[in-house]
Amino acid sequence: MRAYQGNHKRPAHRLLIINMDIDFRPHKRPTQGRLSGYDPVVTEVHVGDRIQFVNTDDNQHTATGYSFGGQTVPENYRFQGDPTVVHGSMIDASEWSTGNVRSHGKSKIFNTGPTGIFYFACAYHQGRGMRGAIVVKP
Ligand SMILES: [Cu+2]
Repeated sequence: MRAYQGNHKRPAHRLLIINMDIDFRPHKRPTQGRLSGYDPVVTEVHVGDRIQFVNTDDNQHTATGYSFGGQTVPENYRFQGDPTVVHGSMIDASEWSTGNVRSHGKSKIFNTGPTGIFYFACAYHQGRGMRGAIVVKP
């Protein structure tokens, strides 16, 4: 950890990795709902940080944003577009998606902009609880 020197300078924007694996255990997140299948399952970032998903599993997965702005993960969300196709480049309250990320593959790199809690899920396994959150702070 770099110590602040009192000049209010932030460390440079970071690239954060979120691993994908259906076997990652559910985490207790009483304020956000039941989330699992990603590690970290809740990722806190600052505006301008970037995010990449890495599939450490033997199965194909996606991370696809929910078009949703609430505080707790919605149950029974239905994707409006095709989550298996890569689209979007910003983590926000829209249906950005990694598209299919093959076993041991990596997604494109996403940017963060608006602050808030942004939920996402796997196109194939959201019914099994494969859902996560990205919390973007100023
Ligand atoms: Cu999956």
